[in-house]
Amino acid sequence: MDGWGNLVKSPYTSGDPYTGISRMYLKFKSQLMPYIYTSAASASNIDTGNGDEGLPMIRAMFLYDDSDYAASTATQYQYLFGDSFLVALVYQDTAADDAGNDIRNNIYLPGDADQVWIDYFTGEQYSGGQVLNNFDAPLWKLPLFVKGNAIIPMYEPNNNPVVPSDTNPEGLDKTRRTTEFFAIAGDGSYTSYEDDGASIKNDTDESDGAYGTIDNISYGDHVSTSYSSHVGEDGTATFTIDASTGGYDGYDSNRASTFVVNVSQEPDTIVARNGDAELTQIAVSSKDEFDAVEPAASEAVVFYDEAPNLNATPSDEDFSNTEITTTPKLYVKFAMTDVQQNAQILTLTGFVNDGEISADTLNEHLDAPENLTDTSSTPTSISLAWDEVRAGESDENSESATSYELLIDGQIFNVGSATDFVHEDLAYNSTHTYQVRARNANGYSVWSPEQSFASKPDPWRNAPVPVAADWDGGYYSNSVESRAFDHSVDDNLFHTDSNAIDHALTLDYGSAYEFNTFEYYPRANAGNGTVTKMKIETSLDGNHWAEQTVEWEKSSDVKTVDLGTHFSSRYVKLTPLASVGGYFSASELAFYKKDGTSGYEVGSLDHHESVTDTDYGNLSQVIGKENRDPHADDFKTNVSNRSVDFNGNGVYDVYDLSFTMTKLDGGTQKKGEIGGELAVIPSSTAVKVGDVITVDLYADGVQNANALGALVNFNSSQFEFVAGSVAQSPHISGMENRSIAVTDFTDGMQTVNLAFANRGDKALYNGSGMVASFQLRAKADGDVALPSTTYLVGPGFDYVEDSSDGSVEFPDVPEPTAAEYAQDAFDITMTNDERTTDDGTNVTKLIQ
Ligand SMILES: [Ca+2]
Ligand SMILES: [Ca+2]
Repeated sequence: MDGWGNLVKSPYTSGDPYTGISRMYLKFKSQLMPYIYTSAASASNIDTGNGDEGLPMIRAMFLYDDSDYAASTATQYQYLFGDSFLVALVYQDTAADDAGNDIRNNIYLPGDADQVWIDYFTGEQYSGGQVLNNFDAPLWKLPLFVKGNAIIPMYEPNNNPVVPSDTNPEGLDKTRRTTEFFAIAGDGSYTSYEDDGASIKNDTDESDGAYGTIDNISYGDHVSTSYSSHVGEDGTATFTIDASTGGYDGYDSNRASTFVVNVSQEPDTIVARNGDAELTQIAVSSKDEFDAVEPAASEAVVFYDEAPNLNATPSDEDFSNTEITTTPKLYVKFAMTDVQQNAQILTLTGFVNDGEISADTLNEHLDAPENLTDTSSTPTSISLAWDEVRAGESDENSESATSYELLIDGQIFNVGSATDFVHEDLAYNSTHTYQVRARNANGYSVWSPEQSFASKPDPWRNAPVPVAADWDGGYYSNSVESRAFDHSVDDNLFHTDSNAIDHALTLDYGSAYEFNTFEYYPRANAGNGTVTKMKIETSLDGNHWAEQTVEWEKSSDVKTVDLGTHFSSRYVKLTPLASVGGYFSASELAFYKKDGTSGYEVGSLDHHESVTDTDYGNLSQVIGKENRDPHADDFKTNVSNRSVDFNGNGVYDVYDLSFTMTKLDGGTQKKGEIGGELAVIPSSTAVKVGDVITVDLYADGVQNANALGALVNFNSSQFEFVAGSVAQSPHISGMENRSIAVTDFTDGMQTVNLAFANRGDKALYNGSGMVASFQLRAKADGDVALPSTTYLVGPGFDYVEDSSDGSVEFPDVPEPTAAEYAQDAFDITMTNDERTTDDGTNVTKLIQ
């Protein structure tokens, strides 16, 4: 009943049958107040006489027994309510029908096999130390168990704790007490704690050193009442309420007492006494009559109910037709007496309260079930099935099973009559041992041979968690990004404010991953923030992004995007373009890598954790590759499938190369932002057949270059590349020359791929002037047209990229008359085959 929704949150809002069910439990709770109040007193560190001083009212299983199972999370959905009740609330939909009727699995009954637990609503008895499964839990039923031999003090049902009056007819009448006995065998006892229910008395104040210490809190005067039951071997049972002791303001010791004794059959004889006085018995023929008749002094009203119906819902509600029939109860209403003067004693002969628990012995006529198999498994569950055990199958004397038990990791699980079971809430990829045996009234079979089955691996093992996630908009409350990456699909959402559209959630996975699938887990109800259109951008270098836009139905279904088989990414941007309410919410955002792969360093050609000499050795497989025939297939195999064309231009160029080279030998330690320009400058603007021209790569004010180069194209109908003509300026002599000319492209446009890169931690290039050159020989007359793209790359992979359409344009180089661009200022030197030395005028001569 949380605060959201359109309906008033009250027990009667949804009408029949919910009203009746709620009423039944509220009445029951009002009846239980003497028990609940006593538990509260124990929890308040009062010695109530029940041996549970200081224990909370709601008790975890390990407070009852010291088994490993009791201490495990397998028992987290149940609790002991005080000393005598076990509550195994229905906390999930296991196999519910449309009306909400379900079963409850995994109810651990604490204690050993001698500890009997009684289903409060059916009277069925179970041995402790087992885990109940397939436990019937119709909508109305809270799985509730009472400990064998428990004694529960109660009042009559009431609507409030105020004494009844003409204006408050449904108030609490403390003079009418009911005590229910769940005696099985041997002894039971209980002591109730009663006070005015309204005041706490504290005799100390802060001047007292004992103030506030646990043994110095006084809850004032109170009344204690002790109850006991004793079942003798001869079937004689005695139920006693001792004379009460103590007192408090307003206490009235005159009480009418009703004993309720759970039995399996009608006792032979009944004797009721107030003190020494035996009461005359008044027999009635129905529970209604029993409730209506008040015993006179020295009388007791007696009713044996063969099949009590615990449902007292008024007959005008449909829920009244649901009979909640339990095992027989004997009701004895004693004449009112002064309970501080008189003990009240009920003695029965022929007492039986036998739950027909299956004999706890080996039944040699019952075969162990066969073919215990693991029919399916998930990361958190293992489904089991086995063959039914039927009479006459192995021999003519063999018997049928009525129920089955599994021994799972040493713990007995009762599964009822089912021949299958789902073992749930398991750790990922965990192995468990299983055996099964049959049971019937005569005992149990031997266990089947032990087998081991395992749950499936972690379903999130292929979904790495980003090392950084940054939402560039506002949040809803504290619903931060990390909630979408905690590998938990729940209501703990990443949730933005309502201005999420066109804002980006940027993720850095720290390494590159071979992702193949993206999954978006919307919130459970597809409400605010459920994205219906999303832009997904991915990048390996953080500079160049590929994008796709996906559209989805508005639903809570998981949305899956297939990323293909050769897809790698380190960075991701998720931008909602349309969503419910303009918010962005996610239970989980998962990029899944290919199973068996790991994160790798961008630049490792073979996708290793870090760039190595092996990658260096493989550079010859990729440098110069282009996505054009006749090399398109080669490019796909060696570049695309390796995801190393970081700038996505269809060429493995110096920019791509720098990611590998820079990270060798421990990587560069250099810092600095890239600056300046590179230009491609041919020595002539027009050629005649046979001319050889020199093409210079010219630096202009370059700063912090860790790698540089260019793609220079020429038409093979006009030029041919002069083999071996690539020259490297001494100014970049620390860089490795990985330049290559590829001259067999079928479209006629050939490439000189100039590539100079520092290997590892080398000096950066700063300066202006010619840094490299090559030569072309003219095959035809004409203007020189050399389309080109130049690259300058910094140590942090920031870069300058300039493209030219091929018409010769000289760069904005320094004019010789401009003092600020004089040679001294720039330290410009240019040399080539024609001009092997530089007196500082080469630039001027070239650009005239
Ligand atoms: Ca989550
Ligand atoms: Ca490229």
